[in-house]
Amino acid sequence: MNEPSPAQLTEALRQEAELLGFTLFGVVRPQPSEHMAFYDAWLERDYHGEMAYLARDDARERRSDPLASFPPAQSIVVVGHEYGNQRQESLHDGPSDRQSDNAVIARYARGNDYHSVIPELLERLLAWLDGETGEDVRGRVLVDTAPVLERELARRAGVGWFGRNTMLIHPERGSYFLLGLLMVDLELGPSEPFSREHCGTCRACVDACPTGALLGRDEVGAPVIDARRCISYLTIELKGPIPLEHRAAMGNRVFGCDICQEVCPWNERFSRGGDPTYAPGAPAESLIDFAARLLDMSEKGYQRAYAQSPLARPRRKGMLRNLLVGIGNALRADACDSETEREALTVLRTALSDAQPLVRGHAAWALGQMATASASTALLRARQSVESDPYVLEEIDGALRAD
Ligand code: B12
Ligand code: SF4
Ligand code: SF4
Repeated sequence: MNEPSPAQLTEALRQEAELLGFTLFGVVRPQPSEHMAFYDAWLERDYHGEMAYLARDDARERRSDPLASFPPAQSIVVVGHEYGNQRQESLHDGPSDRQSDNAVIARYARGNDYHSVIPELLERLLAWLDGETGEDVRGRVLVDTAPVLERELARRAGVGWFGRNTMLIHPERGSYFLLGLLMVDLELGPSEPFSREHCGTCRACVDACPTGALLGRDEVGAPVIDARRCISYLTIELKGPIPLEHRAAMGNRVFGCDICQEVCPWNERFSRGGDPTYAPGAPAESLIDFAARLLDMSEKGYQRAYAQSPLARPRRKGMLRNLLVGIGNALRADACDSETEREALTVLRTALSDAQPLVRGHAAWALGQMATASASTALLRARQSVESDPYVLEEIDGALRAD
């Protein structure tokens, strides 16, 4: 039997990848990045905030050339794993449900963590290549695990275009997908790059972003984000307190954010539902119940409970910080009833004496948002008399002034 050509091998690999659940697929040669000047200018403006791993010199060097992450590579296989669609609203949230008292978690994070799901599937794809070629194909799987500009490679592999919201969008599947890379020392037929962008005059994402993180396209057409303002950054990457000026805009988003994808017409029309591994195991929980549950857990217990979930990343204290911002926002809402206020007060009383200053500080802020001030003022004053942490005292001062 003749050996398959590189193009035939790519086609067979595409079919195998689809069987594994990768509905988006492409192949690129490992060429140096054409976006490094943009990337450097982005860092120069500090748009990456506290994500120091993006700015480290060695990592920056490696981003400029994917070969630095796996020198023997001859081809890079890019796959997309879909995780959701617009119709998960009944289970969690949707554009219409932003004001509810539910804790809204970004779609990609409602089930298993893609950082463990995708690598396992890509290792199987690599093993399949061994069998198919009869060779010991050397490969490296990358899913946010090495400094590589995944989206630039994905665009060159024909997976989609860069939307104004900075997401990679596929014209027939939308943008609710995650990327994974498999670098191999094997020649595969490359895919046609994606060369047009289909946003046209639409600016729905820029207008809908509650924190003004999306800055539109620059002079070369690249979409720009100030990550420091993005709710995804604030709730997942930021370690310390949420800056005061962004708290109200977070609403009830407690982990990540999908707003700039929810409003995108390409998702409204084409997103089709994702792999069941990302589906929520349980219906959405209220902000108050969620916070009460975490307040009862140790960090160890939290890590055990969320071992398979992306929610492990911000740790118990980061997740409680986010939930307390959500509770403060719910308390300020016009529709907040006395029953919710009473339940919130119970949770905030516990949070105000939590071992973590980050949690106590955000509990103080949430108390400052209550419409009926007498109960919250009494709690805040009682805590003020025993509190020694300067950050928490500052939050308490601010909350008492808000009263
Ligand atoms: C850091 C990071 C973040 C940061 C910064 C986001 C950002 N837009 O840069 C924060 C924490 C905010 C974040 C948020 C989210 N992220 Co994120 N994130 C990353 C990570 C690890 C690095 C991205 C990066 O280097 N950013 C820096 C910018 C400068 O580079 P870039 O985005 O790759 O591409 C830019 C340039 O190439 C340039 N460009 C485009 N066209 C052109 C043309 C020319 C000529 C030039 C010069 C330049 C140029 O514009 C692009 C955007 O600014 C990637 C994984 C990876 N290794 O790539 C995931 C990744 C981008 N994130 C992902 C996801 C899913 C999300 C969230 C949706 C999660 C959520 N629901 O909360 C949000 C989306 C928010 C948003 N609108 O971007 C997916 C995106 C998949 C997709 N379909 O695009 C990725 C690829 C992870 C993965 N493996 O799937 N993320
Ligand atoms: S994820 Fe949310 S906060 Fe971040 S850019 Fe999109 S809409 Fe704005
Ligand atoms: S909402 Fe409009 S501008 Fe934004 S990414 Fe989608 S099509 Fe492009």
